[in-house]
Amino acid sequence: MAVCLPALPGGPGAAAQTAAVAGAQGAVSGPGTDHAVDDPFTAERTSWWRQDRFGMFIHFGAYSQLEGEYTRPDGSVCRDAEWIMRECAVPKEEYEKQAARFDPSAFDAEAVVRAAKDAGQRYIVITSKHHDGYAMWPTKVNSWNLRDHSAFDEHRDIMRELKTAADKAGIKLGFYYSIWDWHDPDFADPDTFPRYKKRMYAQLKELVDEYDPALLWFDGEWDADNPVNRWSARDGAELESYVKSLKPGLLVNNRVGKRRVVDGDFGTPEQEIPDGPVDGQPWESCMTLNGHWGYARYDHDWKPAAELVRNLLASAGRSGNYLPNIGPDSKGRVPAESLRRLRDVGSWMRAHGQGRAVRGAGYSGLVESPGWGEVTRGRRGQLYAAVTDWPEEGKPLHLKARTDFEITGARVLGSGQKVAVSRSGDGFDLMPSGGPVDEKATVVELRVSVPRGRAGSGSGLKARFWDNDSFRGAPAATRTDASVNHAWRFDGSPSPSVPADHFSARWTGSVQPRWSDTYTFTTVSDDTARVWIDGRLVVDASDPHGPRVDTGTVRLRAGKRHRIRVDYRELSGEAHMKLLWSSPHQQQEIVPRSQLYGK
Ligand code: FHN
Repeated sequence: MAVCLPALPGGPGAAAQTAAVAGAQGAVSGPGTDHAVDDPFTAERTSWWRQDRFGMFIHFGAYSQLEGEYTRPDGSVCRDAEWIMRECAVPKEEYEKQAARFDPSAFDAEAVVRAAKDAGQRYIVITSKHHDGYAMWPTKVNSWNLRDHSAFDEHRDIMRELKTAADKAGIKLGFYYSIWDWHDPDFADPDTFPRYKKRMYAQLKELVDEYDPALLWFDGEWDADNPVNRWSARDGAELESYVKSLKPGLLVNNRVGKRRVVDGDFGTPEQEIPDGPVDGQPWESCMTLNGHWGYARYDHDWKPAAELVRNLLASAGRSGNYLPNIGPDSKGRVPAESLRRLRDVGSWMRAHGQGRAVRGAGYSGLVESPGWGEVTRGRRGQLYAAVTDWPEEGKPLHLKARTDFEITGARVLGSGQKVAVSRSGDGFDLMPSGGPVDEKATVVELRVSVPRGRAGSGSGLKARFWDNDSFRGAPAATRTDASVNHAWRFDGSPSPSVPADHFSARWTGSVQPRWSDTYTFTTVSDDTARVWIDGRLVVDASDPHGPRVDTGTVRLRAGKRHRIRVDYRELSGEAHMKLLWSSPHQQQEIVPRSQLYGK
């Protein structure tokens, strides 16, 4: 019997429509559950993170006591940093002895927060527990922690100190937490792993309850040995549901699961900046300032501030965040070389308002990324051309346009020099009349004229769901879906009347673009998906697959209602279906309700 479900205000088919019972830890599960609660590209919940663009990573733990070097009994020296226990095969008893000497008495939370703020970093992610399992807060779950197993003042709690200082400074605090645990005896054996998981859940509850973090940055999710790491995508789905049930506004990275596009709220490229906007998920690049995450006294291979500025601009210009790392030493002191570089980045951000090219800025869209620097698009629609390779006198800076628009004004931040703008070939030439303001990057602010976007008045697509995976017979459920944004994962489905496996879905109606442009439609799907626009197959992901991104392009006309049909099949296992779009005028987002119509 078809069940006609009312559309939820604003949200996709969500937990409120499920008859499912609450899961073991308060998380909802079962047929009718949909774990997608918003669009991380546009949600209020992720807004601060998307605006900030720039955070500070801190790797600090028992490994810091060794400062990157372990002298073996035979006198040989083995070097590593946060992996030193494993990579240098430090016997457990010896490592515990070293940890018992750990006394980061010089750790100064106020100074760390001030350094982040001065650098322009608006959030901090600190290791609460790395792979060695050592907790940097007074956990009650075990005694392998800074309170119970160190030489540190037992009345101090550096996570509390950091939280207090961060709150006072208006900086968000997040915790890194490693799933992989080299110290807990129950981790490696599948029979005892549930006991480890229970302790891990308890520790995460402590962190959320005691310190109210803005985000959890999981790590140690990959298949590994010594000890064997069996963390699965299903473990990740359960853990993500659990921690978000503790604090609904929490942000979680993709390493909560298996570092896939369907895991968590954002992707985590490491030691690299992706070549462009990442399809299907927001992202943040984390990076060492030298060659190590944890403190290594011998590593002086520090990245120059100019490289950090360029990485920051490159990240922002691809709608990503940048998270460079500091590693305090055994006493808790931050290396002067780290502080100096971060201070230089902050000076650049503050000078002449250059930080506007980063804070709140995102994918340029209107132009291709040039070879001479990075282009970002600011909050008010202006372009920021950050020039890292200033042209010879008389030579122009060329920008290749991706769509029709005008540049109506140009000025160099921090200089009164004139910048002539002219149409040239496939775009524009910018001809500055003077030299660069800053060798790291000189920012040319460009005022642009673009057609006004045409806001829609849609309420979503007609959605039909079958309790079989081939659209056979009458739909088991029919409703209006505000958007195609669904994470049914392993246990959920579009409706209580639809099983978690072997179901199919079809969305029909029309889509109304705000601008006339070539649009890229992106599906994030598991198992199959196809998208037709005006009867033409634009995305064909009809081969059964695991969580995957597929794209297709189509020219759309502003204000016109283009027919759309989306077919989806869930065979077995995980179930995900999201429909996103982007264009030169439109940053990537779930196609919003306002632009979707049921006919
Ligand atoms: O193994 C860790 C490593 O020690 C460090 O914490 C980085 C930071 O993202 N994450 C893992 C390697 O990907």
